[in-house]
Amino acid sequence: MTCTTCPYCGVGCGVIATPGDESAPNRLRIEGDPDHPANQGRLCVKGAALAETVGLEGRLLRPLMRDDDGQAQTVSWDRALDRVATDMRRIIDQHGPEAVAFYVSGQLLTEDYYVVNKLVKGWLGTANIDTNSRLCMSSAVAGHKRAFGEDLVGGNYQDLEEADLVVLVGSNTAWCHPIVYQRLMQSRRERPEKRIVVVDPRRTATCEQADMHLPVKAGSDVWLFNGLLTYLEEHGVVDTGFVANHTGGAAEALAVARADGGRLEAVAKACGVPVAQLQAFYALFARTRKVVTVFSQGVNQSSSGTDKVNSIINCHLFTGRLGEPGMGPFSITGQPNAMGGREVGGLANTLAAHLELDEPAHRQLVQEFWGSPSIAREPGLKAVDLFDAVHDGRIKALWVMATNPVVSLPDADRVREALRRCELVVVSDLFADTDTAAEARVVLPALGWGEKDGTVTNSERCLSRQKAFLPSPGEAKPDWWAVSEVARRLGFEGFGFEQPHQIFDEHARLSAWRNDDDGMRRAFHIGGLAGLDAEGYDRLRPCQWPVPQAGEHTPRLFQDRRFFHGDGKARLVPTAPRAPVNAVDDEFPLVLNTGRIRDQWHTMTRTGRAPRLASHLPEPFVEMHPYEAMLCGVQDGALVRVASRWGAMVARLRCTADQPRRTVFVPIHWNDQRASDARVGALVNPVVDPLSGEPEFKHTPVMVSPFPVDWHGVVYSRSPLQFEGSEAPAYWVCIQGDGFLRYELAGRGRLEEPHQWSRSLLGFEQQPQWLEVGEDSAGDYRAAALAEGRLLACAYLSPRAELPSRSWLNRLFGKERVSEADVVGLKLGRSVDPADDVGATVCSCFSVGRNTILDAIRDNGLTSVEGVGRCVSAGTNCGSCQPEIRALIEEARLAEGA
Ligand SMILES: Nc1nc2c(c(=O)[nH]1)N[C@H]1C(S)=C(S)[C@@H](COP(=O)(O)OP(=O)(O)OC[C@H]3O[C@@H](n4cnc5c(=O)[nH]c(N)nc54)[C@H](O)[C@@H]3O)O[C@H]1N2
Ligand SMILES: Nc1nc2c(c(=O)[nH]1)N[C@H]1C(S)=C(S)[C@@H](COP(=O)(O)OP(=O)(O)OC[C@H]3O[C@@H](n4cnc5c(=O)[nH]c(N)nc54)[C@H](O)[C@@H]3O)O[C@H]1N2
Ligand code: SF4
Ligand SMILES: [Mo]
Repeated sequence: MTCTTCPYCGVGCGVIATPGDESAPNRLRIEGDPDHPANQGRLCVKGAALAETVGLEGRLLRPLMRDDDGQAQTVSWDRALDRVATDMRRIIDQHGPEAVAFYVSGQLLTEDYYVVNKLVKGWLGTANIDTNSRLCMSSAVAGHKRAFGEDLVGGNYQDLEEADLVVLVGSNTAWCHPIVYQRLMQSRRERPEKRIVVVDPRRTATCEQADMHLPVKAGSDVWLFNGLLTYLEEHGVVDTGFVANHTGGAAEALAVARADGGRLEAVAKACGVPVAQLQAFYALFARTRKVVTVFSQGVNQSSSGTDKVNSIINCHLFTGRLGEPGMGPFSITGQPNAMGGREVGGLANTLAAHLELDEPAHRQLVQEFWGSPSIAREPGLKAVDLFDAVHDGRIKALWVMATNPVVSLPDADRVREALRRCELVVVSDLFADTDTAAEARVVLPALGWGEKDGTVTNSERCLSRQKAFLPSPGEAKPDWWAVSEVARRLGFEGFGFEQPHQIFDEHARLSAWRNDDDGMRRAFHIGGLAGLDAEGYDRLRPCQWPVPQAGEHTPRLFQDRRFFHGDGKARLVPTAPRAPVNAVDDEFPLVLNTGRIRDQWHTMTRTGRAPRLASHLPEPFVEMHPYEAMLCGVQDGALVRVASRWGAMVARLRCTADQPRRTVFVPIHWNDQRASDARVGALVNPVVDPLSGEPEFKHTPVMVSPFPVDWHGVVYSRSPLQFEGSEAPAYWVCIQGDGFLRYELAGRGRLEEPHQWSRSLLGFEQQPQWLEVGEDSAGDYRAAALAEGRLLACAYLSPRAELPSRSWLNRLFGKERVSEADVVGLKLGRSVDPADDVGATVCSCFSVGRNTILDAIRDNGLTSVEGVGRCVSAGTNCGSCQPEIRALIEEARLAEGA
C-alpha cells in the first residue's frame, strides 16, 4: 500500500495504491486517501480509473533514434545521451546557447522541473525553456505578480466551502476539477443559503446546480468585472481602511473601469447578458462578504487574460475580501504540478524559488547559490514564439518533455512543420507514438505515474509526494536523471544527483536562501523541509507552503495583510477592456471555443487507453446551437468540417441549446493516433496575451460546413488496424474497449468490395469462422469473425448512418463465448433481446448506460439523482455524471407527460 498523489488535475487528490497480491498480480487497487486534505478519500472517475492506464502496452521501454529517412531503431541510453549532448554542444558552439531550447510541462515532478531549469538557466546560460503552463496558468501568474508582487494563490479549498458566494469564472469545475466541485456541492447541501454563480458563455455541467449562470459573450470578462468594481464603488461597498493601508492603484483602476462603460447598460451590452441579471449578480456580490471567485481557462486563455485576472482581483482588493476564511480570488490550477513548476521558475521569464529573471540581484543570488558558470540574462522565448523560432531556424535543438505540442499548441500544423525543420528534436515521453514523439530524432523513455518519485504542488499550495509503487519498466528512467546525464556529458558540475530527495533538498534550501534580505523577501519558502533524508522525504505528509520551519505550514496567505511589492502593499491594476484579437467575419462567422470533457485528459495518451473513460464521449465532436446548425446546413449526428484561417478538422456534430448562437465548442483531446483529422489545435489562432504570452484558445473565427460521406461503418478488432493511403476511409476514430478496439468509420465513394476491404483491413485471410452476410438489398454489409465461440472482429458497413448498437457489441466482445442467439444477432446486426442495449455510458465509474438509467427511472418512478443511485449505483462514486442523470430524469418526466 502506497500513499501517493493523482497525476491528473491540479486538485491534487491523495491516492492509495495497492498492487495486486500473488493471486492477481496485475490487479492494482486504487482508492482515495482519506487522510489527504485535498480529497479526504474521494476520487473522480479519472483518478478511479488509474489502474487501467498503467499497463505497459505501447510503452516506450528503450531509447529510440531516427535517421534521416525516419527509420527508428532502439539504442542504448549511452548512445542516445551521447548523441543529445554532442549535437547540443556542436549547435551551441556554432550558434550560441540561444539556438537551444527546452519545452517542458506542468506534469513533470518538481524535482525534474528543478533540474532542467538549473541546467538551462544556470549552465547553458539561456532562458529558452518554457512550459505548457504558458498555455495554462501564465496569465494567472502575470496577474498575481501585478497584484501581489509575487505569484501567489492565497486561499484554499476550505475557503470555497466556507464562502457564502462562490463565483466560478471560465471554469467547468464539475468536469475539470470534480473533487473541488463535489466539496463545493457538499458544503451547499449543508448550508443551502450558499450561492453559486457561473460565468461561462456555454451552459456547462457546472451550471446545472448553480443559482445563476451568466452566459457572457466570449472575451467580455473584463467588462463584467470593471462593471462590478464601478458598482461596488457606487454602492459604497469598499473597505476604505484596507484600500488605503494595504493597496495602491485604486483610483486609477476605478477611473479606467468607469471610463469604459462602467454603466450597467453598457456592460450588459458588452457582455451580452440582460441588465436585470447583471444587476442581480452585482447586488449579490456586493452584499456578500464571504466571496471566493474561482477562475480558470475561460479567464487565462485569452488575449486579455492577464487583465481578466486583475479585473477579478481588483474587486477583491477593493472590498478587502481576501486573507480571511471563505474569501479571496482563487486561481485553480490545471495540471498536477502547475504550481510546482512555478516554484522552480519553469517559465521562460522566471527564475527558481519565485525569483525574477529581470532582477539583477535575484540573478546573482541564484547564480551564487548554484555556483553556476553563467545565468540567463534575459527572459527566453515564450511557447508560441519559441516554436516560431524553431520554425524559422533560430532554434536548432529542442528537447520536449512531458507534453504533446503537436496537439496542444495553437496553429498546431505549423508546430509539426517546425519540428520537421529542426536539426535535433528530443522527446521524453512514456510513449513513442505520440504526435510529437513521432517527429523526434531521439525519443527517451520516461518513468510514468506509479513508477516515478518526487513531489507535486496543487492549487492550494499543498505539496505532496508522488511515489513509485511499480517496478521501473524496461530501461525507462526519471526525467531528472536524463537531464543530469546530458548535463554531465556537457561537462557541467552540479548535477550529481542520485536520488530525488537530494534535488528536493536543494530546492528547499534555495527557497530559504537569503529570503529575509532586503528586496529578496518572497512568500515561497519551504526551508522547513530542507535536510530531509530519503526516509524523511518518503514520510513527508501533504503540507501547504510557506513552510519556513519544520512542522509549520500555512493554509492561508495574506492574513497579515502583507503583500510582496516593495512597499508591502497590493495593487489594483487598471484594466481597459478589449475584444479578442481576431473578430469573426463573413468567411469565418463563428467563434470556436475549445476545452475539456469529463473523462479524458488532454491529448489522451493515457486516459485514451482506459475503456471505462472512453465510453462517456467516445468520438470527437463539435457542439453547436441547433439553429446555427440549420444556418450552416449541417445536421445533428452528421460529420462536419470546421475550418479556420489556420487549419481544419472533421468531427461529429452535437446540437445543443446549451451552446450559444454564433459559436461552436470543440474538445481538445483527440490526436492523430486516435482519429483521422480531429486535432482542434490546428485551427486555433496563435494570438497571445501581450503580457503573459498565453494563447487565445477560447476564441478563433471559424466556419462549419457539411462533410459529406457515402457510407458509414463500425469495425471491432482485437488488434490495432492500419489504414493505408487510398484505403483509408475519409473519417475514422479509434476507441479503446475492454480487450478490443472499436473503429467508427465513414467513407466517400462506393465501397466496391466490402468483403475484400474488410478482410484485408482485419487481416483475416484465413479465418476459422467468418460469419458474413454479404451486402443485402439495402446495401448493408455485415461480417463477424469468431474463434472457438469468442468474437475476434466484426465489421458493419452501410450507406446509412444507422449501425448496430455499440453498447450491445461492446458486451458481446466482453464475452468469452457468444451464444447462439448472439450469433443470430450478429448476422442481423441487432440483438434479438432488446434489453441487451444498455445505451451510451452515463456513469463511467459503474459503467451504467443511458437506457438502464431511463428504464430504472420509468420502472420505479424515480425522481431524484439519489434514487437513481440507490437503484442502479449510477452517480454514487465520483458524482460527475449527476447532471446527466438529472437531465435523464427530466427527459423521462417530459416523455411521461407527452
Ligand atoms: N477532465 C479533465 N479535467 C481536467 C483536464 C482535462 O484534460 N480533462 N485538464 C486540466 C487542466 S491542465 C486544466 S488547465 C483545467 C482547465 O479547467 P477549465 O478551465 O475548467 O476547463 P476548460 O474546459 O478549458 O474551460 C473552462 C470554460 O471556459 C469557458 N470559456 C470560454 N471562453 C470564455 C470567456 O471568454 N469567459 C469565460 N468566463 N469563460 C469562457 C468555456 O466555455 C469552458 O466551459 O482542467 C484540468 N482538469
Ligand atoms: N485548443 C486548446 N488547446 C489547449 C488547451 C485548450 O483549452 N484548448 N489547453 C492547454 C492547456 S491548459 C494545457 S495544460 C495543455 C496540455 O497539453 P499537453 O501537455 O500537450 O497534453 P498531455 O496529453 O497532458 O501531454 C503530456 C505528455 O507527457 C507524457 N507524459 C506523462 N507523464 C510523463 C512523465 O512523467 N514524463 C514524461 N517525459 N512524459 C510524460 C504523456 O504521455 C503525454 O504525451 O494543452 C493546452 N492546449
Ligand atoms: S479530481 Fe480527479 S483527476 Fe483531479 S486530482 Fe482528484 S482524482 Fe485526480
Ligand atoms: Mo492546463
